Amino acid sequence: MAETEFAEHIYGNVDATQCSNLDEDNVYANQQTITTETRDERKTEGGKFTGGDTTEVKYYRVAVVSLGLLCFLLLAVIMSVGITGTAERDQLRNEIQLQQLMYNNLTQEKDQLQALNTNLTQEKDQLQALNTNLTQEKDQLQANNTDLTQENNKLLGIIRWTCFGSSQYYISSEQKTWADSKQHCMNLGAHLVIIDSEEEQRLIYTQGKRAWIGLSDSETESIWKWVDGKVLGDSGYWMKGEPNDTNGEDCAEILPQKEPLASWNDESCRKEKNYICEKAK
Ligand SMILES: [Ca+2]
Ligand SMILES: [Ca+2]
Ligand SMILES: [Ca+2]
Repeated sequence: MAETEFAEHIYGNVDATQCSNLDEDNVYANQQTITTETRDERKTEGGKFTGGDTTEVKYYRVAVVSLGLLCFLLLAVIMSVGITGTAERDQLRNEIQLQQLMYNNLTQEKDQLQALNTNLTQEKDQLQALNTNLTQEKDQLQANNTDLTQENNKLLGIIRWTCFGSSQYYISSEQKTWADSKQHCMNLGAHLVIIDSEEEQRLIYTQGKRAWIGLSDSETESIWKWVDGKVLGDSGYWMKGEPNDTNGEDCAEILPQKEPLASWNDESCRKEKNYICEKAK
């Protein structure tokens, strides 16, 4: 029976005038009749419908429900696995990003260290070059010093010192004023000769030159003092009539052509004469 015919059959049994009195028992009585008729029709169609139809439907429904539950569980599992995989993938991605960041930092530090190492290497090379230059300059200065020392020794070698007693003497070949002579002796580490014994007087006398000795009265007239500050007193080996201070003679010389023990004369200090230096051995 079609649905339209089925609906007409149901509501055809209901009298329009009885609608207000229609109760549920009448409706469901019609429905039960229709249901019985429907089952009878299904029973006659091909003979397939039997009295066990309700049990198969139940089994069918149970199977459908079970299959649905199974699908639901499978979907839940898939979603759970998907969520877990997504979380693990995110965590792995974060770890990769962190490792990449650390790698970048290490690479930058490595580059900085390489640059620093390059700078230090350059500074080391510069210091080594500077050290080499300084070493060469030091060697050159040492060589120059050696040359100067040798030249100084040669110059000193030209000055011939004569040893006597505890002293040694230098008789100059050049002539200077008394003051310049005194200064030159000091430059040689000596002083104008101080004659303080007869033996020394005789030695100086025999040197054979007219020369300045370290005696003067320039500070106080007639007070003769040696260059070390000692006063001569009444002693001395003056020539006869000397010192006479003619025109202000304040410096003493020795004249070898006179008597050995009477050979001193006072002279003008501005005159240039040979001179005799004395220093300790
Ligand atoms: Ca002396
Ligand atoms: Ca004088
Ligand atoms: Ca004189």
